[in-house]
Amino acid sequence: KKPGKLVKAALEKAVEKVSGLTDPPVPGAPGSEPPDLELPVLPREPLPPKADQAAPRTVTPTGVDTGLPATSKSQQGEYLTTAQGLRLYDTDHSLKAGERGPTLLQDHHLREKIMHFDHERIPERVVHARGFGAHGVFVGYGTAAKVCRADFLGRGTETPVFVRFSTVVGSRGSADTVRDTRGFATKFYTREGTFDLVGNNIPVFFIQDGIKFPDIIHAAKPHPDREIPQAQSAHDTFWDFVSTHTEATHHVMWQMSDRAVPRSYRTMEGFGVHTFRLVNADGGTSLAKFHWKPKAGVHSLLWEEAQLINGVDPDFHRRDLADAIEAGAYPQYELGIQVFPDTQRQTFEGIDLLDPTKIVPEELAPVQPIGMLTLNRNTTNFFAETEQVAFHVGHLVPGIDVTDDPLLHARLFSYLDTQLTRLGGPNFHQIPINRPHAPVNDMLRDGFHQHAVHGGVAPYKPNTLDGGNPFTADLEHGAFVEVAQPVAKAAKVRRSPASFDDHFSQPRLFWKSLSPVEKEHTVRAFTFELGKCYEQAIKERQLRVLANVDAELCAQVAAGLGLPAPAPAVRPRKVQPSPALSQVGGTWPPDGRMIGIVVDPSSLDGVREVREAVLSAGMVPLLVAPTGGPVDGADLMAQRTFLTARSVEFDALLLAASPPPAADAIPSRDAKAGNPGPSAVDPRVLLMVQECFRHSKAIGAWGPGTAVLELAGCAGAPGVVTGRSGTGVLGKVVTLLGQHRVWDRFPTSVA
Ligand code: HDE
Repeated sequence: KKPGKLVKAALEKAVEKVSGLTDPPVPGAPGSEPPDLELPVLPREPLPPKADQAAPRTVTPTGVDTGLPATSKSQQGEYLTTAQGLRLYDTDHSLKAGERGPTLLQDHHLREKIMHFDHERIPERVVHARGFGAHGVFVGYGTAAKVCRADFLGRGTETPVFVRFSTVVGSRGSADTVRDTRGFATKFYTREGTFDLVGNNIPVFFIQDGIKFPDIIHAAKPHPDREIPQAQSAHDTFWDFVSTHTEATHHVMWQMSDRAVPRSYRTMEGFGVHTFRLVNADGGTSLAKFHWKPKAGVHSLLWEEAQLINGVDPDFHRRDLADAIEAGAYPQYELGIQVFPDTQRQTFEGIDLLDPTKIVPEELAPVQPIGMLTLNRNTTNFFAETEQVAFHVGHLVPGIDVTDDPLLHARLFSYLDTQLTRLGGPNFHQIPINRPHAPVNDMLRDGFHQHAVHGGVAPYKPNTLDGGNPFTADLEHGAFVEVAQPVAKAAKVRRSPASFDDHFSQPRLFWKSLSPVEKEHTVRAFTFELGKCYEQAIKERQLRVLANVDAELCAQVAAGLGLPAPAPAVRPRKVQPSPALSQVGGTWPPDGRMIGIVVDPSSLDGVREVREAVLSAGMVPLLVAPTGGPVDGADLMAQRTFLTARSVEFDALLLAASPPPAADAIPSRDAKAGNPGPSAVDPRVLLMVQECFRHSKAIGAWGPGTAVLELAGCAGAPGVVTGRSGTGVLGKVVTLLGQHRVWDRFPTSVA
């Protein structure tokens, strides 16, 4: 079935007719037939339509479903067509006046193809432009019933979800592992309408009032004159703003901590940040904060690793999440709430619950688990789903209402507003990823990109022509009724309450809750970022801010910058550390961890068994060999070579071999003192071991692999284990992985 044959014959005939007019052959032009590219000639089987891409259900007053059938199919037909369904015989050449002549304006296919391509890009999100999404399911535990009537929290209720993780500052093509806050936005397609929990991985925010959002974002984005640096906070305008705007200090502390360089989206907490008002079946209200707790633990990269990854694999977090889901290692996060009585003051233990720069320590109000999220399906099309998904903090369901947090209120305006431009009109709720799974019966009509064919003649209320339909519901029939919260009798003012004024106690609480090694990382992050600033005055001002947080923190950063440490201007309050804020000290399952195994065809002792054992422990083995292909000449394949692997990809490294330098390796010397000759082992393997050692990762070796430890100068150090069998060594490495890193390998100068 070659649709081209007839057309070709007809064309040749036509060309013959006008042969006098065609171009003379060009001397020296290659006359040979193009190589056989083995292109498919038969159309493939149509793809099945996607279940979640059914047209929106639009119900007329008489109950007729006018929804269109699913239209979002790709490359399903037998023949290539134009957007109008016209079959095409050629899509590789534009229509020209002769082979070497000008292109003709009448070529509709060319113009349509280029026009559509010209408009493929849409404006990226003004913040959170770089993101990655996945589908999943949320299952309620039923434990929230006492405080919240939301149906999706009911015991065993399954709700489809879509989650989009993101960085905040960088543009859409920026790298994944930059130092930044991460977005953690979840769309719950509940039976009562869509609920969006649009959170971050840091529980506080830079500002207390949304009117300052453009200021902080302008300060954090690249400088307007040269548009550098991309996706960084280590520059003058960011530090200029936060050093003069001290309510940002708490967020800045988190941003300089390990939290801002997560190991994976799978190992990241999420927070709703604001306090919400929950309503139970009896109308009783409580205040609450939402938390996501990852089952895999809360783990971070080291700053040096993060920087290396930005070059080696800028899509590190995207790849990690998609690979895990594809491998069936579904990431899970437990949803929890901290619940507070809904008092008139809206405070808890002296903490103002309307201030988004404050947390409530978990030791004062425990996080109570209410459901489990499992991400179990990758997207089919990044643009259609991840790029076009539109979240909004105002998408609420009965049982969950907002409070008067002034940051939240600006957000309630912003999200619809930004999506109007970004998605090109007011009908973006009809884009498949944004369609509610609850029946929709609105009276919104027309506008750009209207997909629904609405029936009926009376999209207004009251009406008689459509029988008065649709009718409003009441509480009993699932209506969302705002909590009749009394509004203070007060004068209009542009001011914050005095309770918002303490900008240093909670940054101090955070600092005091970190382990010594986390403190050390935070000191280094401040020193790195301020060290990148050009303006001396900004560094000095930020040191004055840090002096109000903690004298030791300030002194260490000042020492790194080579500046004197100023005295505090505010007397620091005594704070009670919150152990829950530290990421160090817990024990976590090794699931989904990446294990590099250095092998060499000449010494494969125990490799097959270790690989199997890694897999059965739920981890991912990556064999790293001198070249690609089967390492044993049979079925044991290398996933990485010394050329393509870099240590930062692995959570732990195993050495089964001591491969000699390959011909393409750049010569280097062994770390072992007194060895002046070239390395006896491939220098890229040595680098891998030395980097894993620097980054406090578990390293294991057996057989000839133990020689590499000697040469790398790390034999016998904490977290470097050897043994007679590969599986025995793996067992010790898995135990070490439970703590994420070999923490006692870090030198710490902070108590
Ligand atoms: Fe957002 N934010 N935000 N934000 N935000 C957006 O909405 C905004 C804030 C958050 O994956 C925008 O559709 C204002 C806090 C996430 O699609 C925009 C203020 C928190 C995402 C917007 C805040 C967030 C956004 C840009 C201060 C954590 C990505 C594109 C009042 C609780 C959602 C868009 C996604 C995105 C406005 C502060 C989380 C411009 C005005 C606090 C996770 O509407």
